[in-house]
Amino acid sequence: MSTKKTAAEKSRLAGTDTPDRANTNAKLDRLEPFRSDATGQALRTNQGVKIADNQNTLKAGDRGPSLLEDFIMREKITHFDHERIPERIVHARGAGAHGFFQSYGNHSALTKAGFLQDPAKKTPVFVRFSTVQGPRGSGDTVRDVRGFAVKFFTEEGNFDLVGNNMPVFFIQDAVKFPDFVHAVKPEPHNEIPTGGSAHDTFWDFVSLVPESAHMVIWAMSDRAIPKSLRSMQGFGVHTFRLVNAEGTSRFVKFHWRPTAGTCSLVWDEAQKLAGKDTDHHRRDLWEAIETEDYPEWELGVQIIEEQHEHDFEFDLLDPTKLIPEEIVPITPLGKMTLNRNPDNFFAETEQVAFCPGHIVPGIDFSNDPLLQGRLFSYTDTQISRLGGPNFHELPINRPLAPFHNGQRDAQHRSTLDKGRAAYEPNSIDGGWPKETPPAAQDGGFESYPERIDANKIRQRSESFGDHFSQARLFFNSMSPHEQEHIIAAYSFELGKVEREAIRAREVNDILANIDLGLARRVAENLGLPTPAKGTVAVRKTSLKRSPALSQVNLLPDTIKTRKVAILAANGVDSAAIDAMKKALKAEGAHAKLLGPTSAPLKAANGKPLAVDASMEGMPSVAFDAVFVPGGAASVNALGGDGVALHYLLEAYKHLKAIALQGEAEQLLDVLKLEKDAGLVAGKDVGALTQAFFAAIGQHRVWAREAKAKAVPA
Ligand code: HDD
Repeated sequence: MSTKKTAAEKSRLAGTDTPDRANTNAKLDRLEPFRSDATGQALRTNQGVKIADNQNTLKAGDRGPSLLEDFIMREKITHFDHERIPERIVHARGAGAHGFFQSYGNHSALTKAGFLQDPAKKTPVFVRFSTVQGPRGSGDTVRDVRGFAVKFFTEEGNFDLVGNNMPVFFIQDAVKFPDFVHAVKPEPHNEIPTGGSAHDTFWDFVSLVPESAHMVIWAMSDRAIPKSLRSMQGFGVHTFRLVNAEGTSRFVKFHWRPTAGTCSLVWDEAQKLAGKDTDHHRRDLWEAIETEDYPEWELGVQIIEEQHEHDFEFDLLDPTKLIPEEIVPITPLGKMTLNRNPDNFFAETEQVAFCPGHIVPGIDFSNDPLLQGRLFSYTDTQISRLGGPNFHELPINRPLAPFHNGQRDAQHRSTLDKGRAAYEPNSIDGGWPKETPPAAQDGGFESYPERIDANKIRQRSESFGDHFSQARLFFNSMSPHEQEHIIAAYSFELGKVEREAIRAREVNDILANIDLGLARRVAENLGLPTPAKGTVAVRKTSLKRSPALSQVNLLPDTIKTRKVAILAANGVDSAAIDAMKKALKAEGAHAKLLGPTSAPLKAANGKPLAVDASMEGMPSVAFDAVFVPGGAASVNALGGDGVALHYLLEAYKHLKAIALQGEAEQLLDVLKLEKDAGLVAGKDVGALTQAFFAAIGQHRVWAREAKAKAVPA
């Protein structure tokens, strides 16, 4: 058995260590008979007939025509012809993983949801991360919102928390969702661009719809180019309710915080990755799980007592608003760990069907009009995407809790209901299945009995009317380099907009109302007249900055799981490589040795040295940092190798930590670079690691950014 298989096998086992799923493969197979393993099995048709020849169609003679009676060929080709299902309307590109959720304690004062009561209980989860705009085959690192959908397989039924990596949304009412999506999707005449929002229809729509201003500035920030799926925050976006056994309801906002910290790519890197490693995010997630660097997120809630619903400067029901953490801090509830990769992408990641309407007793909705519309949309879309109303029977969607009801038949029904009475009440089947009255635990679902006394109208509440204060709060909360990135992103995207009237409208009607400085810088970059003032009066708000919104404040205190490229050629000092690898391993970071080609190197001591890949095979954009060990011959070779020099310049330009050891310090002259907080050089590996690791821990050398602009990589 190979080492890789052992790791995969181990993580698979770890993922089943729950009261619900078994902790051995044998038990898993018993609970999940649909997981098919063909090892040692005969090749058969779908009717169970063993196949003798899978190479040749049945023909009249070896050079003659094929025969229609060849049921084996026809079955195979027919099935193949229907292999594709429609991709998701939005969020088509995604990656998924299994794991579990564990509560930190007993949260029964807050909710009667069973999975939040007992720290000993591990609730299985399946998570799917996604981009929004692009089709199934589009790039992972495009500028876009990321979906963050979690299915909790609780004992009381499935709870789906279908969120994003940003805490707000583009629109306030679900009826505008088709308009918004049609605008952001590629232009209808030529289906360009794939995966991005830098085009006329998107900016036409958002410049006409000021409620989108807050979410658009998030989408123009570094949050829209996350470093990895495991370095993203997640948000439930809407206000939900948690209800306890006494029937007390509180409003909550759900938050996922990655223990690995929240950080992003830089724009040039994101663009290059989209070509050099289209699968960058899904590969990173997959490999992290295979190497047992299990990604983790803390689930927390901001809690608002019912009587404080109207205490805010915005409406809790407005999904274009967040509650600053400085006003309502996050109460941690538990932790999610992803520790098992899917066995089959299609059966699990592609067929998983989320719906914000999948909730369990102890959780309830608010009247957010965006959420209310979503409650309808998801089930509706599954019906056409997954071919009928029985998608809940697909293995990945099946709740662990049993399900019995009077629903019958329809396409792809796989349950064989034994009873005679598919209706309720009945006497023929003894009245079964029966309702369960609500109870403190294990009761039937009961909606929170909110009192409603209102006119039936199509109208938006005036309390939804402030579209710019929180966009401004977000901009003001950014560090200077984050602000620069936002200005650059608006300038880049609007620069791709062909119609000048749209560019001008976004600058004058939206950006000038968020922040005049921002609007002026973007106007300047677009060659537009500088706006003199906004079109809407600035509202007075109590909070000017929310530090919790800046990623500068969300870094982890560790270099665990970070990836370092070691560049070497023949004659390298292998002792320096060993010392660096050892130091990285001690910190839980990973190293890959890269040579000019994939062929083994000859170290200075004459010994052969296997490399992990060539420098072209694993480009600098796939790493967090670069180390160049000494060894005169190796450094000489690298100094004359355009690929190696470009590698280092690119890492420098992307503000990554670089350590040059021994003779490698000479490369500073070749590259015409000066040392800085993250570009370190020295003889002793041990001494180098201190500054090198500190710089990796800071994620990027932001102080270098202005200088790095001049580097032509
Ligand atoms: Fe949505 C998919 C998140 C508004 C309609 N949405 C989808 C997915 C995520 C979100 C993460 C992918 C789930 C997966 O991985 O399979 N959507 C959101 C968030 C929203 C939001 C956080 C606002 C706060 N969505 C929204 C509205 C509507 C939809 C207002 C319709 C009225 N969303 C859909 C959909 C999708 C979907 C068309 C496509 C595939 C699917 O549902 O299963 O129904």
